[in-house]
Amino acid sequence: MKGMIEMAKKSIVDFSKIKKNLSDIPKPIQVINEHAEIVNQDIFDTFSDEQLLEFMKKMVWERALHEQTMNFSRQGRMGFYAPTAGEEASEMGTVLAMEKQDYLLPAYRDIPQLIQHGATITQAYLWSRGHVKGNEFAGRSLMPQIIIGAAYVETAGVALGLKKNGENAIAFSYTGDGGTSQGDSYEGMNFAGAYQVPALFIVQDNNYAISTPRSKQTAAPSLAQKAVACGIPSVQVDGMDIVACYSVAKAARDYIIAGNGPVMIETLTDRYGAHSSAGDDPSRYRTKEEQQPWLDRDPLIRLRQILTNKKLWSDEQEEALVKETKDACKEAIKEADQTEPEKVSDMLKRTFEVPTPELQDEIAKFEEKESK
Ligand SMILES: Cc1ncc(C[n+]2csc(CCOP(=O)(O)OP(=O)(O)O)c2C)c(N)n1
Repeated sequence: MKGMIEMAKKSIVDFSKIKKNLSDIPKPIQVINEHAEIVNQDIFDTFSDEQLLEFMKKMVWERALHEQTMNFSRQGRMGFYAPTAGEEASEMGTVLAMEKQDYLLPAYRDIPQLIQHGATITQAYLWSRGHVKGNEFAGRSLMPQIIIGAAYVETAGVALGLKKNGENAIAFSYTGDGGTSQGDSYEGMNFAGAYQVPALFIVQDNNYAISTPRSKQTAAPSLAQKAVACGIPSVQVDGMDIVACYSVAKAARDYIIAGNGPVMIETLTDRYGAHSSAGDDPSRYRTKEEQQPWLDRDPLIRLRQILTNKKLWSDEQEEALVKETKDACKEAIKEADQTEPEKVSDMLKRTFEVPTPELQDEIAKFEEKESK
């Protein structure tokens, strides 16, 4: 008996070593670093000048969309809206690598991708205002998901449908660092892994989930690691480098469409401003010193420098595109203002396919009120 107790003191396993090994992860993938230096020439050379210009234009478009929309928000003309400044490379790089037939399952911070994938700016504004017309997009997409992580469950289901129908398409979805702590994220990825469905899970690690910093979100050294338990290959990418984000997303799509099952990508990015238009004050939970290195890594700065050196881009071109985008936003909000407001009766009619007797009474009551 004594011998057995003595033996138990000799550990069969070194957990400290296992824990230390968890941090042994590859460096995030990068093509252009924060000093605008090309660190992967082979991949960079696969892009034409036109493609690089397109990346720049999309990021400038997204930044201008953000600025104008936040102005509307300050004027009290929007409903809920999530700022996107800082996340242009991560959002545009990944969505541009997708095809029209792919199915987007966005979260609330993915309005720019939704517009790239077939929604109009007017629809995005109507969605923000809670109007049902803001949920009807021409492209293959659901409306932005507010429940964090929930889009991953939907993605697994949509991807299973695509697989069963033998479609040449994938389902792709976004969540944040906070979203990866939700059970839904794991459940969605686990199902997708088990059924080997064509799904791409993108985590935009933008350092904060409202006021919760990444350091308090999880002890996992990377969020990409969370896919490993689901048998899903995953990778970290510099989320401020659009060429890297596009290249990784494209490689992931090629891999998925070839029938290899799902992939997860973690983009390392930053949310420059407040969490949402509801007006949280980031200075209460984040210091300027901590954020400055991220602002220095701005995705527009590095590509602007490369394109300016190649004489492909100028301040005048950028100013013209910013103006064009902001004008389009102004047109869109006018259109949203002119859209007939929803009736309560219409909303009630959409609640059940066959309304209950109580609901029928309610509908009749509101229809009478609305007819006056
Ligand atoms: C299930 C659930 N819990 C809580 C919330 C409230 N909530 C809204 S956004 C948010 C933070 C999400 O952070 P993250 O996933 O990192 O995405 P980010 O907003 O930074 O893009 C929380 C907790 C929610 N929407 N859904």
